[in-house]
Amino acid sequence: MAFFTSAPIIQLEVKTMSDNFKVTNEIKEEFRNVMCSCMEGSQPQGRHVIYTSMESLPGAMIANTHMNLDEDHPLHQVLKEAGITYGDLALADKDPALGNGGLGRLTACIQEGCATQKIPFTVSTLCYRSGLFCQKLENGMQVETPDNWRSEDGTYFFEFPAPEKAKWVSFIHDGVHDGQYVWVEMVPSAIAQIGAGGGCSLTWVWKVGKIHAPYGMDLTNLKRIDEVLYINDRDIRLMQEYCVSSATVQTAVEECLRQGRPVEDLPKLFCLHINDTHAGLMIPELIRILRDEHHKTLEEAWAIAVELFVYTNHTVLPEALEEWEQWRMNNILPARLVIALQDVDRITRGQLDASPVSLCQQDKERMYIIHDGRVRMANLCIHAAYSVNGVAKLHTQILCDSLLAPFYRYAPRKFCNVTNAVGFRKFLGYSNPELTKLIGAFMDREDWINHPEDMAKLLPHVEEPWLQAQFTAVHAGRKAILADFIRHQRGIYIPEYFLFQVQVKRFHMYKRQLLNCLYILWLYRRIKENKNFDMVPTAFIFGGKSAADYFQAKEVIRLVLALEKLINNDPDVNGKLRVAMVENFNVTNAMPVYTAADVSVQISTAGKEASGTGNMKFMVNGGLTLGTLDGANVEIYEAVGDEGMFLFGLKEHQISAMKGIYRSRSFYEQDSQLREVVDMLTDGSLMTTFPALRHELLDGEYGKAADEFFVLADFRSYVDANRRVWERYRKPEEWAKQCLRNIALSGEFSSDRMVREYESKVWNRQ
Ligand code: T68
Repeated sequence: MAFFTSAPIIQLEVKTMSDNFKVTNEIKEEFRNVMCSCMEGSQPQGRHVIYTSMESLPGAMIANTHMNLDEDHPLHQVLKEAGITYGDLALADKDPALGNGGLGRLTACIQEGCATQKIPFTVSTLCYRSGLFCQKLENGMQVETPDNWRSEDGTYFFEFPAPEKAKWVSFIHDGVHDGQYVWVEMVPSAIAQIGAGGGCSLTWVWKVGKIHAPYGMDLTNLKRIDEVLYINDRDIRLMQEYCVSSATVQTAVEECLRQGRPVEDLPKLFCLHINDTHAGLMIPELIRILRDEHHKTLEEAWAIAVELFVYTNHTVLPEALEEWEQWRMNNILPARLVIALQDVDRITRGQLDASPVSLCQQDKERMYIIHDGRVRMANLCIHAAYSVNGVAKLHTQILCDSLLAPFYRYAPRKFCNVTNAVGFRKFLGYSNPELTKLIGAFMDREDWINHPEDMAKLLPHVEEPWLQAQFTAVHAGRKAILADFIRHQRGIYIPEYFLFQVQVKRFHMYKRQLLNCLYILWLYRRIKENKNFDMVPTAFIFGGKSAADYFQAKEVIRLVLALEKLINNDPDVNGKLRVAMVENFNVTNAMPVYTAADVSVQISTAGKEASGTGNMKFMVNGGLTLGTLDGANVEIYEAVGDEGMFLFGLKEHQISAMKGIYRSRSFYEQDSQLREVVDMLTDGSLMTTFPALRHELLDGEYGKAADEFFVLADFRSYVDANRRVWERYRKPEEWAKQCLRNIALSGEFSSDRMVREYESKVWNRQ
C-alpha cells in the first residue's frame, strides 16, 4: 500500500509553485487513466446509495487517488522516475471547492470508505463555479477572494463530463411572464474517488447547461444557480436545492427503467440519502414524477417514497433548520411539485390524527410539514424517511429528547445514531506516514489501516520507553513541518519546543474561538504582571474561515490577528506565548496541521456541536483533546477516560437549566481578571477595538440573551483545564504514553466503522 513508503512529506506546502511544474500534464493524464479504469472496473453489487448533499469536500484528487493505489501500481514507478514526491502531488491540483466545512468533509470520508468497501455509493451535488471562497488574511482581517478551482473554461481536469445524462428541471417565473415555465438543463460530470484496493465511487456534479425560456425573459437568476454554495439570495438558493433534487430523482427513476424494472422496484435498487435537509425536495419531486409520468396514485407514490429515503441531521442550531416560505415556493417551483408537497402534508397530518401514540395538538403542530405559511424541511424529511439519524450520541439524544421529541415518541424505531468518523487512509496514512510506519510495526497485517480495530494492538506497548521516545521524535518532526509551513505562509516563527495548542474549524460563535482568545489575553496579562509566571510555553494556532456575512465571527478572526500582532512582537511575552493563524484552511492545508498538534481544542458550548470531526483527526495523530462534553467529544471521552482527555466546562443539562436565568455580567463583575480581559476588547490595549464582541458577551445582540454561548461561565474552568495540560506536558513520558494510548483507542473513529454502520443500520443493504 502506498502509504507505507517513507514519503518525504516534509516538503508538503513549503515548495514554491515552480516545483509543481514537475507534475506535468502527462502525469495528470496518467491519473485520469487510473480513475477511468477504476470507474470501468468497479461494479459493486446491491442497493445503490445516492447521497444527495449540497456540500462535498473531497480534497485534491491526485492525492486522493495516489494514496489508495496498490503498492505495485505502475504509476508509483513512473512518479519515482520523474522524481515526484507526495508534496508535489498534494499541490499539483486544486481542492474542489464544493463545500464549507464538516458537512462536506464527512461526505467525502463516507465516500472514500464506500469506495474501499465496494459499496455502491454516489454523491450528488452542485458544481459551484466559484468555491465558497479563498481566505486571505490582510490588514488584520479576513478578506474573501474567489476560489477559482476550475480552469477558465469552467472545467476541472479530473471531471468526466456526461452530457448524455443531462436532465431538464422546470421552474415557474413569476415576473413579466407570469405563470410560464422555464426549463434549465442540468448537466452532470463525474469525479471519481478511488478506494483502497481499486474500488470507486462517483460524485455527480451538476452544472447549469442550456436554458429554455420565453423570449425576452431575464435569465440572470437562472444562470446563477451553480454560482456559489449557500448563495445569499433565497430565490436562487431554492432553485439550487430543487435542481439538485430533481436531477437526482430523475436519474434514479431513469436508471430503474433502463434496468427494465417497474418504478415499484426503486427502493430495491436505490436508497436516496438526504444529507441535511437541503435535498428534501427529492421527496415531493419523486411523488410528482411517479404521478405525472408513471400514473401512480398519491398513495402508491407515497408507499414507494417511504421505503426509499433516509435522512441524516447534522445540526440542532435553530437558524440552520431550514424552512421555506410557502409563497416563495409557489412563485418558483412547478405547480405540480407544490401540489405534491401539499398532498404529502395532508397524508402525514392524517397519519398523525390516526396514530395510536397520544399526541396533543401542540405536538402535532410541531410535526406538521406546512405550518403558518412555512414549509419545514426537517419535518418533511422525517415523515418520509424510514431512517433518521444523528451524528453523535449526545446529538441523537438531543434530537430524540427535545428537538424532535414528538417525532421520536411517534416513530421511535425510525431513529438511530451513527457517530461520525474520518478517513484514516487520508488523515493518518497519507498525512502522517512516519507515525503510520511506527504503528505498523505492531500490526499483524500489511493493510491494518483498513481494519481500524487492529489499532488496539498498540495498547499493550504504550508503556514501553523506546516506543514513547519514537513517538516523541516522530511528533517533533511533524511539529517542525507545521512550524515551517506557518513561517512560510504567514511569516510567523513558532519555536518547535512550544506546546502546540490548535483550534481549527469554521469560525462560529458556538465553537467559541472567543473563549480561547480571552484565555490568551488572560495569559498575556499574567506574564506582563509577572515575567516569571510559571507556564509551559505555548503556541496557539488557529485556522478556519468565517461566512462572509457573519459579522461577529469575522470580528473573532480580527481578534485572533490582533493577538498575533500584540503578542508575537512583544519580547516580554513571546518567549512563552505565540499566536498564529493558518490562512485559507482547506483539506490540503489541513493535513500538516492535524498531524502536529499537542493539544486539540474542542471547546464548543455543550449541546451545540452535532459531532465535530476535527477532534478525531487530531486524536488519531496523537493530539490530546482539551474539550467540553459536546458532540463526539463524548465518545472520545468514553473511549479514553479522564486520563486521556482534558475535560472542562458546563454540561449540556446544566446549560439547558441556565437558559433564561444566566447573567454573564455577574461572572464579569465577580472575577476581576476576567473583567480585565473583557475590558481589553475595547480599552485600546489591542491597538484596535472590538465593541461588538464585548457587547455580545455582556449585553447580547439583537434582543438575544447576553453571552448566548456561555463563554464567561466556562472561562475559569477553561483556565483550570489548561493548568492540567501543563502539569501533564511537563512529564514527557507520561504525555507520550497518553498520546499512544489515545491513538490505540481511536479505531472506532475510522470511516470504515461508520460506513459499516450506515450499511447495516440505515441503508438496509444487509
Ligand atoms: C456539521 N454541520 C456539524 N452543517 O456542525 C458538525 N447546515 O458538528 C458535524 O461534525 C458535521 O456537520 C458532520 O456531521 C454542518 O456543517 C452546515 O454547514 C449547515 C449549513 C447550512 C444549513 C445547515
